[in-house]
Amino acid sequence: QWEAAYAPGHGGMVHLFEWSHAAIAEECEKMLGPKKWGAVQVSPPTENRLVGGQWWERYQPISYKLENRSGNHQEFADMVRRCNAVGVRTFVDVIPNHMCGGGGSGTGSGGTFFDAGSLDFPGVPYSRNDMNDNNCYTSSGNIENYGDANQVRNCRLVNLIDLNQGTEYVRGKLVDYLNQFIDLGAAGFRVDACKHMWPGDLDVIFGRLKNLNVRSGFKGTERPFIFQEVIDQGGEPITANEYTGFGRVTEFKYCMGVGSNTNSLKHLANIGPDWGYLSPMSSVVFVNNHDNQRGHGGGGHVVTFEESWALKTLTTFMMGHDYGEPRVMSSYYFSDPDEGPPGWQPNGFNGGFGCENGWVCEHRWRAIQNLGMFRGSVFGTGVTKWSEGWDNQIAFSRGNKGFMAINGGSSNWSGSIATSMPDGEYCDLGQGDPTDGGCTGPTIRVSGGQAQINVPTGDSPVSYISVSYTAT
Ligand code: ARE
Ligand code: CA
Repeated sequence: QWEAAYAPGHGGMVHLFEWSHAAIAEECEKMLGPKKWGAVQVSPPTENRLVGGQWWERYQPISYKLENRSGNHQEFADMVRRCNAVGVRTFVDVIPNHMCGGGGSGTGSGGTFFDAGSLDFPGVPYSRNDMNDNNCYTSSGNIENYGDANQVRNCRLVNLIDLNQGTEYVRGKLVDYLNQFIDLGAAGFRVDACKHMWPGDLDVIFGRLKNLNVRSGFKGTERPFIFQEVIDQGGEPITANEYTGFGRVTEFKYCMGVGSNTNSLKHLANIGPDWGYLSPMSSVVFVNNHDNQRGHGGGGHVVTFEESWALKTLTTFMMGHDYGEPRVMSSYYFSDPDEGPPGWQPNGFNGGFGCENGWVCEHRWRAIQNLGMFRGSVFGTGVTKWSEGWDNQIAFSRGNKGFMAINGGSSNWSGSIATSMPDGEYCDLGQGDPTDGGCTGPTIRVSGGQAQINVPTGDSPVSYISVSYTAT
């Protein structure tokens, strides 16, 4: 459950945070598929508590029915089918740790009744006996001390009603919850709040999941890709390593690692286990995520769309380097960290480099949009021929499949750089798009193990080429 079942030639995932199912389906067809991204991570599609429109209300499950502001069951199914048809996988954000916040009653986004005072969720159904309150010994019933693994797992995370994954009944419901997505053609899961569940319980639950669906075009032997959210920045008894036996784990140290080296890119050459991070096979890496871009979930300086230049260089590095499975955050603008998404969906892709009306769409930026193609075409190779310029500039190859140069300096970087790419003339995917046998932008010539580069500063300070995209 560590390998993403990406279509050949596709790579990397994009988190289309708060996009509707219908808008994602269109983005797959117009942008993610043609640009050969590997997968989309979608916001939680299950029925949630309606708190007040904040983005985070979607992390408060009421039932496992597919109905909330992203769309309904049929729209979800349509999205997964249309994305698969163009080689883009769907990874679903799932929340097995808890239900909604304690107290009060009402109806969820799908019209299902719940009573969060008496712990009754008839939509599943779950009731008091399925919860962990009796296994929690803090006076508030909430997690009070991250230094105590027992309370981190058995008490409530910010008063969210905690499920007991140790019981056969709850395990069965959670397996059904996840399998419904596999039946619909999804290829994996971002699993929320895994630090707050016992590794042994997760091992059992993930082990019971179905193989990916043959009717959706999978081979029948592929396992769902599992990546677990565990914030491990050191200093707590629970570590990310406890979770690598049954899936990947989000490597939060990476956000700080790249974020503190925007002005010294050369230090990133050996980012990974040498820095005390998870093994390459165990990690999912990202420059920022939906929590830390707005001050939730973990500390330290992270680079976001607010620092667009640094985000472009770091994202290109992440997608080009061979450490970890990368995820690109696609955001909307906000002034209040609780603020929900704009009341409308992003405009359709027309070849441009962003979105309008409140959506950032980092994944469409000139520097970033072709990184899926690059990643997909260098699969199976490692970093070779690392080199450095004089002004915060780095370049490296991916064996004989690809080459990239990143200009973190203040003027153009041109010259001749060693590469393990074969001779040829290639489309510079950081500056233009491949056309049938050509390129809408500049090309890079490789001959005798040297690439002739001219990487600008400014809007797209990166160049990258792959043997799959030649220009003749
Ligand atoms: C909201 C309100 C709360 C209220 C609660 C219940 O903000 O005031 O008590 O509802 O009514 C998101 C938001 C929360 C929100 C929640 C539910 O961030 O603010 O609560 O949705 O609506 C810890 C966990 C980690 C978690 C982070 C946020 O370990 O798993 O906290 N991240 C995931 C998601 C979040 C989501 C949830 C979990 C809940 O990515 O988006 O919460 O589903 C140290 C520790 C970390 C700890 C961190 C922050 O760094 O090492 O483990 O992360 O501090 O406390
Ligand atoms: Ca728990």
